[in-house]
Amino acid sequence: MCLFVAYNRALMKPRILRYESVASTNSEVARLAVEGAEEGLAIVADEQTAGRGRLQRAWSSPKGAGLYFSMLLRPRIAPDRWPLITFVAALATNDALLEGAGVLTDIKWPNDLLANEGKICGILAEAIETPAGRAVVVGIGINLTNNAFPQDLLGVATSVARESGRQPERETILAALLSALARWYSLLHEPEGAAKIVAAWTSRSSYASDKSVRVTNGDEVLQGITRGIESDGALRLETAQGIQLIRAGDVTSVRPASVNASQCA
Ligand code: BT5
Repeated sequence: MCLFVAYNRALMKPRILRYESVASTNSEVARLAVEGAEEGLAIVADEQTAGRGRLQRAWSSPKGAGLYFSMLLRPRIAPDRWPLITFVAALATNDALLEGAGVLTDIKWPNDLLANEGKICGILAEAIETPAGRAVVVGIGINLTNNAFPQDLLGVATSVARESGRQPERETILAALLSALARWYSLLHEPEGAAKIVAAWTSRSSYASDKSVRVTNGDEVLQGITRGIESDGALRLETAQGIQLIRAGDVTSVRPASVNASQCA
């Protein structure tokens, strides 16, 4: 019990460092973690010059157009539950965008938040080794205005300004994000917490079940229908070959008519 309270406290009073410009808030938090930073250390930057997505993809992060945020976590949960940290971040951001900006978002497995089907937020959780043990840097990028992403992403990306029709208040969204992160992260450490997180995530994601999708992971492409989430966060996909558990990859929605539940090479 005391342990859970202690976790809540570390995140309820996070240490926030603010940067005008940084290569990547995730990389900077990782650097400080290796130097011994404690759980709850967070960085917010006005711009990132080398913002990253998964697989070293670029995350467009121009000055003043987005919320670029990373936090250090030192979870005390079973290793097979660590993928749920991305779920914790998604739930927290889903809360923060609703509470802080009135924007309702859908969660797309594993790490995107969508508004009206456009990507409004990306999450990058990275495990790192530090002298104090294995840790996680969770990075969250939220598009505040349409200037956050290049023109060629206009059809697939969106922003808080576009969705709310108002000028977004970064500090209001950040405050809501910090308190939501503390709540969901604390829950992750409670008995039954993982199951509650998966249930909450499922209830907020149109991708969790009965969605026709294509999953791309390197050269492998699978098509099928989503059939729920495993207790460790894996996506259950029904294909012509049966249920497959997806632990990595990019999911795109496809029209039901074009799905024939087949597996392609
Ligand atoms: C992500 O990767 O969506 C994770 C993005 C995490 C960014 C945060 S910002 C704070 C912290 N510090 C970092 O360096 N990173 C984290 P992924 O699912 O791989 O999606 C990357 C793809 O999203 C790119 O290949 C583009 O197609 C697209 N993209 C890039 N910038 C975007 C933006 N601002 N808005 C929407 N889509 C974008």
